[in-house]
Amino acid sequence: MLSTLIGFVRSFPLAGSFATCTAYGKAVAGVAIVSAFAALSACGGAEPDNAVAQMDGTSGLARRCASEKAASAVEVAGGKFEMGQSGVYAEEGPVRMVEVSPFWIDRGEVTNAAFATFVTATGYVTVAEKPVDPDIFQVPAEQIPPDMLKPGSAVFTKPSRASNRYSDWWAYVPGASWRRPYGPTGAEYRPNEPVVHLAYADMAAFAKWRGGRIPTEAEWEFAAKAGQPDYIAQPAEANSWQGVFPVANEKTDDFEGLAPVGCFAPNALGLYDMVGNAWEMTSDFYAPGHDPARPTRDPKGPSENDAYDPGNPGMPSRVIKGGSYLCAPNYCRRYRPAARTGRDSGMGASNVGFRLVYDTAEAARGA
Ligand SMILES: [Ca+2]
Ligand SMILES: [Ca+2]
Repeated sequence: MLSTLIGFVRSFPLAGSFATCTAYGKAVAGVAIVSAFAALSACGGAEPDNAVAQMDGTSGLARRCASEKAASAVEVAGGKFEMGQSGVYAEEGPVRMVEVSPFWIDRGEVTNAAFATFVTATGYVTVAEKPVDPDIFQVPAEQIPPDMLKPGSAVFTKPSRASNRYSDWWAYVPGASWRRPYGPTGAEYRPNEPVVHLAYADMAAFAKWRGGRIPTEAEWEFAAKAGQPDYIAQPAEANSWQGVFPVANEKTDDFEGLAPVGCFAPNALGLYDMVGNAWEMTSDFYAPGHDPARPTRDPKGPSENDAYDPGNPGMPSRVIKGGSYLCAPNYCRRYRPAARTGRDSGMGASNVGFRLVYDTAEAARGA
């Protein structure tokens, strides 16, 4: 959580060429804390428009959602594929031939209902539900805005005017967590939507309890591509953002924010929402680009020491995949299987979820 919270406290730079769907700007030392806090205060606790876009799954929606089917897992035969994509964003290249071993993968993103079952069974408390250690800010205590020490998470709120500043649409919202995705005054979680606001440790704890694991980037991308050719255009069968981000969401895909899992056509392997809806966490550490010198059989990305994220310097980010409901053509064309970006794994956000992979059929069935 360290670098992300520092980023929130210290303010955010202009997006510039760092086009991304992620929550976080670069942490810039020396920017007055008070100005950033003023920006956060203006947004804190507000329920965004997207909180009222979906009420309870399929009711009132033009789409029929296969949320129950999305709760199962499918076997993925291993094989070789071209990992990465050329001609879009540099961090997706160079394209290289990679081979992955067989595995099983969830058809859908992990839902709030599934995570609630885990919490009920174990009493687990997520990172976003715990107070923040003031030592991580590395500044005198009096310079830390009190709200930044409260339990909370990063929430997207659509700004009222066009802006290039992350701080105009992302805020650290005390009280936001998987239980209250929009903050304490917002709606409660909806069972069939992807669980969000989880740190990597929270996801790993769920995976251990469930008998699965977080996929590697190669496994995730192999399953997402499903043998189909690469594309660049914004897909119709994915929950992304139609219109001009961040101010005009035309929601021609029926959803302004998160959708219940399984509302869009599955890919060739029967997997839902690999692209769009929530970004999905992988176990790989992030570097901007694929290293052609690394092993190509079941690759696992760089070591923690070799991880480097220009958007989160000084801290090891993990790779997240597939884009989210915030990906728009004018801002972030990451609604593709090869799309990737780095994410501070110490803190969640309202657009990042995950799904599990399994090494045996028994584990995949939940046996
Ligand atoms: Ca949408
Ligand atoms: Ca997704």
